[in-house]
Amino acid sequence: MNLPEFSPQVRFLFNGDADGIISQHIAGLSGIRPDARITGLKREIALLQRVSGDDGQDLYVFDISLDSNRPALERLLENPTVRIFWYDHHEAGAIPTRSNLKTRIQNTRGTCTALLAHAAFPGADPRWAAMAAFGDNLPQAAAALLAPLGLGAGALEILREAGELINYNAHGETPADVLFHPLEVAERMDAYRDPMAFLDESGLIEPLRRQMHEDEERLGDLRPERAPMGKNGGAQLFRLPPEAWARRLGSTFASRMALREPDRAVALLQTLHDGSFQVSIRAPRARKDAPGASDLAREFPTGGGRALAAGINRLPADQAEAFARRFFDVYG
Ligand SMILES: [Mn+2]
Repeated sequence: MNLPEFSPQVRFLFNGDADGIISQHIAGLSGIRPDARITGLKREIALLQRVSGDDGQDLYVFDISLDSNRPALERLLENPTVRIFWYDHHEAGAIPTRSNLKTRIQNTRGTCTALLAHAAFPGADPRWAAMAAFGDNLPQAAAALLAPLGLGAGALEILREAGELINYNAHGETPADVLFHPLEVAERMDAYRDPMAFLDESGLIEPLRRQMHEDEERLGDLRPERAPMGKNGGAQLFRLPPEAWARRLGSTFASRMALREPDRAVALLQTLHDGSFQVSIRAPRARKDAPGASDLAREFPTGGGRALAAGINRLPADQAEAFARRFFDVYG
């Protein structure tokens, strides 16, 4: 019997932050065209469960944790006509060995998914991946990638700000919190090979800059709720009010604090609508022997991430104290 020949349906699945969006864009620039894109806000990472098990699909997955998608992944891999290509830098756990799964997963400290994509899909302007690295709070990686271009400080700052803004745009509890749905950001980016033309013409940057500035004014000079001196002086814990501006800005604030005080760990708790907490964790970057942020996050259900930056998506209110104690034990 001859099976009909058909070309596979191509789907891009990716995190809604700058790293995820730009990674799939880099793949697109290499000539792979998606029939559909599946993404969401920063913490919406269970994306594989949104894919049917239909025959003849190529799934390209960027910047979401394999571990957080394991049951859906195993279901999809049962179908040999579904091929899955996975690019990521989050802690993955055991990677299934199946002939229809190809992975490029590397969770070393200084890398991000767009850098892996840039190496795997040649032809993209390196300023794309640099923007993503800035968004993931990896300025050294971005600078290293850009060094051969000999860009001035002004051009670097444009890319840094854009990465931070696109990353910031992904943060909220619901789409009502954010200015642009990440899918819309990806779709607007699709037309551009030149990152500078995208920044000038997409209509995304100026509104995001204005909104972030307003959010920063509301944040003011946020002081830590707990920042012990002495024995536990290596860590500080912040809490933000349950408001949309705080849900947008919290992660960016934690990342900036981690760069500003590289010897101290940061934890930031935000109250969600159901009373539980969303937690952002940043490891002390200058303390190379400090445990990874994802190791601490993974002690709690719904926790995960990478060595420098991790989070707990839903920490029950009655576990907040237990978390704080572990946080200061590990990093204080
Ligand atoms: Mn990333």
